[in-house]
Amino acid sequence: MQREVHTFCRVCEPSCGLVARVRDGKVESLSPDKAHPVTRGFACAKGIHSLDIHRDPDRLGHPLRRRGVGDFEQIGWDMAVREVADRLGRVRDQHGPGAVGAYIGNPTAFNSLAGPAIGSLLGQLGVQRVFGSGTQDCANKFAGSEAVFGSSTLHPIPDIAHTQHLLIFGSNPRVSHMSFLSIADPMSALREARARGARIRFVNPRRIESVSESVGEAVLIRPDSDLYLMAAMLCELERTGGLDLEVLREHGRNVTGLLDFVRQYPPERVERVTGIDAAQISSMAREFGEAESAAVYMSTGVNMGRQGTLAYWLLQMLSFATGNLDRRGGNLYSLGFYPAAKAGRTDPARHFFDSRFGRIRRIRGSLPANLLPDMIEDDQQPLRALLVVAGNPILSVAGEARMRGAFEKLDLLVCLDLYRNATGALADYLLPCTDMLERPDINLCGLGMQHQPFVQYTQAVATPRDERREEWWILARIEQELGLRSALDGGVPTTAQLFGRMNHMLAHSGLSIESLAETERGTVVLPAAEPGRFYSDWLQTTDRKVDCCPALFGDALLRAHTIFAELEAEPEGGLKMITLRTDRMHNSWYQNVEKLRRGKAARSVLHVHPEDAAARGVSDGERVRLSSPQGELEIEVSLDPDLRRGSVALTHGGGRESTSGMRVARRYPGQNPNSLLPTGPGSFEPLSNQAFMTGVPVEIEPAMPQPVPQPAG
Ligand SMILES: Nc1nc2c(c(=O)[nH]1)N[C@H]1C(S)=C(S)[C@@H](COP(=O)(O)OP(=O)(O)OC[C@H]3O[C@@H](n4cnc5c(=O)[nH]c(N)nc54)[C@H](O)[C@@H]3O)O[C@H]1N2
Ligand SMILES: Nc1nc2c(c(=O)[nH]1)N[C@H]1C(S)=C(S)[C@@H](COP(=O)(O)OP(=O)(O)OC[C@H]3O[C@@H](n4cnc5c(=O)[nH]c(N)nc54)[C@H](O)[C@@H]3O)O[C@H]1N2
Ligand code: SF4
Ligand SMILES: [Mo]
Repeated sequence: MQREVHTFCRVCEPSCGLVARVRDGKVESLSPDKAHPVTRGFACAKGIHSLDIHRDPDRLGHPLRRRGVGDFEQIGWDMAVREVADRLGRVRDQHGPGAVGAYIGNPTAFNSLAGPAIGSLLGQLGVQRVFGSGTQDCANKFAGSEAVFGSSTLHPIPDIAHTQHLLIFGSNPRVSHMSFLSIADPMSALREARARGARIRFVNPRRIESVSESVGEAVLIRPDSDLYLMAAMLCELERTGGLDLEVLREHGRNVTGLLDFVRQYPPERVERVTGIDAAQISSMAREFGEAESAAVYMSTGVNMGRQGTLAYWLLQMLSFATGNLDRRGGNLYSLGFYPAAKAGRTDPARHFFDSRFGRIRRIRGSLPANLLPDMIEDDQQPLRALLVVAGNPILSVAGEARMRGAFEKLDLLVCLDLYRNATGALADYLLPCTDMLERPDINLCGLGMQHQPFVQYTQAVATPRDERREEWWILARIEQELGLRSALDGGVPTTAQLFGRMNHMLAHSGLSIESLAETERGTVVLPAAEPGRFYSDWLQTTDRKVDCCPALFGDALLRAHTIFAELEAEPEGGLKMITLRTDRMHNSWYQNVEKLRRGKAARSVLHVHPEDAAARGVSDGERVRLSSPQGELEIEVSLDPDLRRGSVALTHGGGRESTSGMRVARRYPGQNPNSLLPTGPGSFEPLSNQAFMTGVPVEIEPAMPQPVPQPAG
């Protein structure tokens, strides 16, 4: 008999409700959950096509052991975990725990049992060198909120439902559905705000798909210059009396430091570097300050620039210094079922240390992924064994060639994944994991950042195919073989035991996994964010003041002046490569879904402004050589008048010609922008480890050499 099971998507942050129709443990169809009290029937192509991922014949079904280059043999689970444990143990015993590392990919953020299981194994092994996708997308936000609010997990979200004015930097909600702001169908919420009279601006080097008359306008900025626009807006607000001095006095510290910094960047001075008229900057500042309520938001387009932490600081200052932080329609902390803001409380100065690669830090436990190849190739204490869980560092991190070269030197590479991806192609062991339809979960990822908070528990919807296993089980089996404590010690754990940590958190709201499971769709809607408790309850600095100019920023502020001088000195006419997501991809892993590879999505193209193309004698559809000091590739040009002149855009996740484990992806290999990005020391923001991935200088020229003109006669 077919039955309907309510579940939710675990591909990105909104956690959209889905309904699966299941017969005999097999999912027959998957559709948006129209009656979901929060996500109300919204789901994107990726959510719906997760069924294709579930059924994909290229999925890993059995543990595999490498026999030779590109050659794997199937082995049983017992043998796989024993051999992995033996070899991990041997590396650790011979070379110390410093020789073992891990890379934790983005999908673990949407897999509530995986994180604690990874922590358990790495902790018991004494692994210190941990890397992950966070230093490619959001590490600057952790660093920024730590320094300003005293907690890496305190991120006041824009109150879209009530705001009169919203500034969105470096995000394309229509395509990506936002990050550090969990909201299903953000476009409807933005449209409603606009219809109510709110003014919405997208600061972006591209007139993105989110821009329209019914939503908001584009402010076309030069890449990697947002910090100076924010500074100029604050400078102008101060000049025109737009700052809320009472709030600054009552709740701020180091206000003078902030003012000293922003006064150096009046609108007239940043005009050329940002590419935005001084008059427009002044009116943006004035309108922001005069709005009844105004909210701010920024995402990866700014995070991935060179100064993401400082930009996140000034973003918060725009909100705080105008009295919009903790105001209806401004930015609010959204509690949800558990006060995550408290859990992230930390003193950032503690996390910096001296290393062979200069003074570096850990950010929420992670080192810069841009140093992973350096640490593998380090002659003094090389990393020799690496565990990769749900990640694809070969394609998703900067410097593909360097990363490949380093990975080939590892003594042991173990990948836990759905696929044999580009990284898995180099693995010694591939351990097949369950997908989101095959495991129970709760939507932990958006905690503290949900526009309308809700918590949902889902049971596993389908029986795992083949021999796929959950990450916690695989890691626990490896722990057992290593003689360590494991979740399997007392036999197979009950749901309550497995979700013990979550139950502890849920108890804060009088909930539990069991009580959620008894509700109609495992879902409880929680109160929406309210103003009034930010300064008294959520702010985590020791003196309960917002740090308006953290001492930790000293060097970064000097660097900001140097970078400004560099940007000012740049000749006109150069090109910078920016990031570009499409609704047909999700980083590197939805590339194996045939239905999403049709038409334009079948190949990589480089978006170039028509005037930049004309200046180089390049036309639409032509192949060009795209190069940076780090590398080069050949690619087809697509003229895109929506770009700001001087920016070119290329979608990441490509470069799959040798990913033999993913046949569809290999047929549509695409190009990898990361092969052109800087890697190693100096390629990431020192304050946060965030890699420099957008606004990177590049050049293009026609790929075919122009025919040499023949002398007449
Ligand atoms: N369809 C789809 N959805 C996704 C993903 C996906 O791959 N595909 N990935 C998911 C993940 S992991 C994440 S982290 C989120 C990210 O979500 P978002 O951060 O919203 O990501 P993007 O849509 O890439 O938006 C970044 C924007 O920044 C702009 N930009 C580039 N450089 C600059 C700059 O220097 N300054 C400014 N102001 N803007 C700049 C780009 O033009 C782009 O429009 O999306 C998630 N959702
Ligand atoms: N140039 C450029 N590079 C970028 C970006 C950009 O905008 N421009 N964006 C960056 C961003 S935002 C991010 S988050 C990183 C992502 O970086 P990564 O996390 O390293 O890479 P992904 O491509 O997301 O690969 C995720 C892998 O996890 C696997 N997977 C999916 N679900 C599960 C699961 O439930 N269990 C297990 N075990 N495996 C699973 C997938 O098959 C896939 O192989 O890439 C970054 N790279
Ligand atoms: S927006 Fe994100 S959570 Fe919602 S269906 Fe799409 S991928 Fe899933
Ligand atoms: Mo991301």
